[in-house]
Amino acid sequence: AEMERTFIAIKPDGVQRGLISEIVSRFERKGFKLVGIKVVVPSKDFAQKHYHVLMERPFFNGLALVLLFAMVWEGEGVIRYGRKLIGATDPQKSEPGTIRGDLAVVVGRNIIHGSDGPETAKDEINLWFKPQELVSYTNNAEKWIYG
Ligand code: DAT
Ligand code: MG
Repeated sequence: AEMERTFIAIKPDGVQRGLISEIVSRFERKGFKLVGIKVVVPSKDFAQKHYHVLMERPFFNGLALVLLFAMVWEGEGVIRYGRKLIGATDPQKSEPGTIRGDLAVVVGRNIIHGSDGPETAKDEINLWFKPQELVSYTNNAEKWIYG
């Protein structure tokens, strides 16, 4: 299997609404592997690094990542498929069955972040996690997930 890793974070609205276990379980049940996890209360400067590409957008100052449940998930196709599990940026347009489609209503409170490609995945994992915070282990279900 061609394993890759992606950065997934439950944003303050998702944490405050008690949706951590609901969201973790969707990635877990799919068959992806959790290789890093922590709760972070970042400084404003640090949090703004995460969304630096959106600096010029009018809503940039409203992106308050004051509390994050940060995770790294590993698996075949996890970057692209993670985005599918999450759903469209605007929950009004997210399909039912997706995390945002099922659990959020407006774009400013869309509860979860996921890396949008291999490059951003690498950058975001390096921004939020130190190498020693990521683990390697054998999941005994792997042969039943991948064959
Ligand atoms: P995504 O989170 O789906 O990758 P993005 O990277 O374009 O979307 O934007 C990052 C976050 O910024 C998004 O999750 C919510 C917020 N955002 C995006 N577009 C917005 C808009 N038009 N109005 C308000 N917030 C917006
Ligand atoms: Mg994005």
